[in-house]
Amino acid sequence: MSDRGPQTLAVARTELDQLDIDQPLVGIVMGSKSDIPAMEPAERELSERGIGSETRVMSAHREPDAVADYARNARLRGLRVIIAGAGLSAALPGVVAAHCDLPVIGVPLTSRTSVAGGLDALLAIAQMPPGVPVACVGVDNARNAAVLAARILSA
Ligand code: RP5
Repeated sequence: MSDRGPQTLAVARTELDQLDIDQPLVGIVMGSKSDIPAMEPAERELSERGIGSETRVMSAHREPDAVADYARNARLRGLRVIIAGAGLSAALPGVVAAHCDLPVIGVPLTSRTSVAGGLDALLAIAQMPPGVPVACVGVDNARNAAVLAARILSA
């Protein structure tokens, strides 16, 4: 039995509710600043649905420690789904999935030196080893990643 009075509990509950107002539920990460235009539709779609998100640029190859830290802390920070976009040898979604147990939705992106119109990134994201799943939307289809994230959140 709690030794806190009803008023104290009510105040605590109100403070908690206020904390939750701006809490991002979806983390949107991408491997390069050059990915921002392709990933913007994800943030827009979530915003139109009233779902809070945060956006970060971090590369699995260029900043592996930052990616690992972000993924390891994601659940603790209140995130429920992570959308990860990357082009070329697109390791970012898989590395995020390796370091956390949240659902990860990968967005294969085209970039200046993509092979076969983004097939390189599509395969890198979809062909994850058993036990480390990454959901994969179509090439450059960040909006679908947001729609899927919304469905996961409401499941
Ligand atoms: C990937 O390499 C990024 O996700 C981007 O799609 C691609 C090219 O990156 P930049 O050379 O434009 O930084 O890591």
